[in-house]
Amino acid sequence: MKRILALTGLLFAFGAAAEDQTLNVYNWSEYMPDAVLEQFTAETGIEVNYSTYDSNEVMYAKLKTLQGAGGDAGYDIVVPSNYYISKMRSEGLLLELDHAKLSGLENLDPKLMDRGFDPGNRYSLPYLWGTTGLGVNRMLLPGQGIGAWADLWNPAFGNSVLLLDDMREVMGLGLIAAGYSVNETDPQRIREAYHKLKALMPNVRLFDAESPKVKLLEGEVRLGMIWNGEVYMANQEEAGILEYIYPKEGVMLWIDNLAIPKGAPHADAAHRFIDFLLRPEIAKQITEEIGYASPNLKAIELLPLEVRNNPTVYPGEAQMQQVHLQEDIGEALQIYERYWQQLKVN
Ligand code: SPD
Repeated sequence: MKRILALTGLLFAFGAAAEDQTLNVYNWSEYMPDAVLEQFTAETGIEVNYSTYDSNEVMYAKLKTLQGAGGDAGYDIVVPSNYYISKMRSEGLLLELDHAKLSGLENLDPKLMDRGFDPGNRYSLPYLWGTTGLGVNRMLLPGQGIGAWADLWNPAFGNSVLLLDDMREVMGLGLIAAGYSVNETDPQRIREAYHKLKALMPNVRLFDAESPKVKLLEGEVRLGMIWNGEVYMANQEEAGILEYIYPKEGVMLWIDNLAIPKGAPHADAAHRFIDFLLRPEIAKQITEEIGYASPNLKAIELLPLEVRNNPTVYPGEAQMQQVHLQEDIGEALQIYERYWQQLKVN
């Protein structure tokens, strides 16, 4: 009997250990350097299965399907934007974080903590934040004065504009152009935004959110809306081709957050991973490589001055005066979705 118990114990220990040796990360594309994942595996022995998405909507739909199927959540780490954290949290899709397993929380910028989308950071911690502004290929448009979202409608840019393949970004653009909030919920105003966007379509060559910088660098498009880190990364490869511009109507701003889905198969490993990402030197490495802003104040201190003071990465005070923070719009999401589908089929 004793031997059977010992054997069961051994099998259990082996099972638990094996379970903790894997981590399934589902993150935005181009959002984490390979070296960071390799270092995590080298230090912990935990193998990372890494897959990517290019919109909150795709990530959410996948998770909903997996969780609805009754099995486990499939993923251990997801990185929703602030407005999806509140949605997923209220729908019970996220696991409460065990703060006792995480160190370095005090290094996170208080301005990005304890926000309305997750009071007390019970379900999420900020990973990176950034802006959506204008990207211009300066080889194709040298000296062209571009400083406003409204410039995208210029008839001179027929069939040469890039839009992000991201509903909130594009609907936000339409709403700004119509003079409304990017979080507008009034159906009539959303409809006006849609019509603004429809009028832009003759200039739109393509939608892309996987690697929009490539489309700009290759000259498939000449300008468009883009995430700040994309331009930073392009300039790391070859400086001076792409320019990131803060449009005068204001950039859109978002905060992407680390979270563990409810039913995550490896919740312990997920906590170890978040703990690892909270290390200032790791957070610094991420921002230095991909050019999105770290919320880790200790990491910012470690950044070379040319990164810390790079306005593409960290907007200046004047630029921060005019930002449009994307927020949860509740039921209005369905109205956005309807117009978004219509826009893309036309
Ligand atoms: N390739 C990484 C892009 C990160 C975008 N973050 C959030 C966008 C919110 N609409």
